[in-house]
Amino acid sequence: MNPLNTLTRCLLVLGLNSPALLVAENNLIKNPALEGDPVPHEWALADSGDLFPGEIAQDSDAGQEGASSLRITHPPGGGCYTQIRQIVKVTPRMKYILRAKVKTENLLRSSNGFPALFGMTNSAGSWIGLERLDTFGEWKDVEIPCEIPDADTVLILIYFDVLEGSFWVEDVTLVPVEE
Ligand SMILES: [Ca+2]
Repeated sequence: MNPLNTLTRCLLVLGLNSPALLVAENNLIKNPALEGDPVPHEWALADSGDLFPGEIAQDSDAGQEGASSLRITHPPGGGCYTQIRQIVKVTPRMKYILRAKVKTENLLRSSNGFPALFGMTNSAGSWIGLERLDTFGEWKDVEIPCEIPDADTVLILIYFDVLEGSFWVEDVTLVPVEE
């Protein structure tokens, strides 16, 4: 259990709950802080096919106070493709919001490749919601509203397909929208 969830539960017991804390309690993502050694626990590194996965690290100096961030680096020379993902059970046809903090730097894109992407696909790999990222070294809060199609599992994807560059991710949440 991560410290935030422990704190949230304590505050709920004390009756100090607020909407923000309830959102954290509803998060469907396991290991949302992407802690690992260095690949985040509960997340999987997908097969890179004929290419190689990039360098994966826990970066404690990336500008997120008190936390290490997941960093993927594709070194100069090309030949890397990196996809880190988590399968999440969801309710078909329900609305969710997917959020993360992200940063990219020094991206050199291939002529036909996608850049850095964060989002959600169905189990067949079709995008349900995504954001293309090119933040020039600044952290950005990404918020992606999604309506789940007729599927009960989705893949949360951290997708990096550039010739070189770095991609940081922290604090991934997927919460249902209460209507
Ligand atoms: Ca982290």
